[in-house]
Amino acid sequence: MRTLRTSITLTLALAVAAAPALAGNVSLTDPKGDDNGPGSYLYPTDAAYKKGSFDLTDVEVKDKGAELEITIGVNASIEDPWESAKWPTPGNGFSLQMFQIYVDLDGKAGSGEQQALPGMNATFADDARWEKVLVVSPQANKEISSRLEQKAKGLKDKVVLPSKVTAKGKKVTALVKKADLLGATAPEKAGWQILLSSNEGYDKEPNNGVLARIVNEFEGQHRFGGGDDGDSDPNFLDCLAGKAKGGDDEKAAQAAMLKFDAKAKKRPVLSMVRL
Ligand SMILES: [Ca+2]
Ligand SMILES: [Ca+2]
Ligand SMILES: [Ca+2]
Repeated sequence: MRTLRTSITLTLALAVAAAPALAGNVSLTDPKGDDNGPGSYLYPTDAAYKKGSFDLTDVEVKDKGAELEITIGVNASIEDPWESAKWPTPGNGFSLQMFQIYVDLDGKAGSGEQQALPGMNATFADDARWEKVLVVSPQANKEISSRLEQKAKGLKDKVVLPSKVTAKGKKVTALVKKADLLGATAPEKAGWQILLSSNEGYDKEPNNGVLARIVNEFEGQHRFGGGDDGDSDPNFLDCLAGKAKGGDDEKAAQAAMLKFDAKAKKRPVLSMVRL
């Protein structure tokens, strides 16, 4: 009897170990404490920018058939400090963060867009060029579309907007049509990169691209510091690096990847995470 039970237990254990990740689902993890871009970035001084708010922790992509449910985690509870009668947010339940999720669908060297969206100040490596980007923002899709029209007209058909965005606890969840973002590519076959920046609705700011706050040399009430006042420093605080397993080595990998050279006007070169 004991032998039989051991054998059953062993068989079950092997079956669990051998079970592949659920087809169509993608799970990515990012280490905590690397919400400093290339290692030097500082949060704005206003109390609204709560510690951990720009620290990416994980991304879960769930295949729901015609739709994808993409859940992004940060290391602070999501808040809506700027919701007001004067500047009402569209009810997404957050106002600080802004996420751009880039996918490489063909994995072919030199194929796809090399530059990230305007305002991000980042390029993609030759073997990581992107075909589509999903923008998850507290701004209404109408606002984002109008900004794209002004700043990134040539990229408009490559930018995908979610059908629904919600915030709960430390997570923001976006629903998007699978075919719009991935075409016929399965989620686990795509390359993934996510840039976490800060939502900036002020339209008089010329360098904020598609509604993302910029990083300066010195931090201020609503400006990140530790970067440069030119257009070589990446305007996001956190991203995926290495294999996106969340190990401490990925902090160093991110710092190396996001290095910029303001004098030589050299922007960082990003990689994609492949499963
Ligand atoms: Ca992080
Ligand atoms: Ca590509
Ligand atoms: Ca990171």
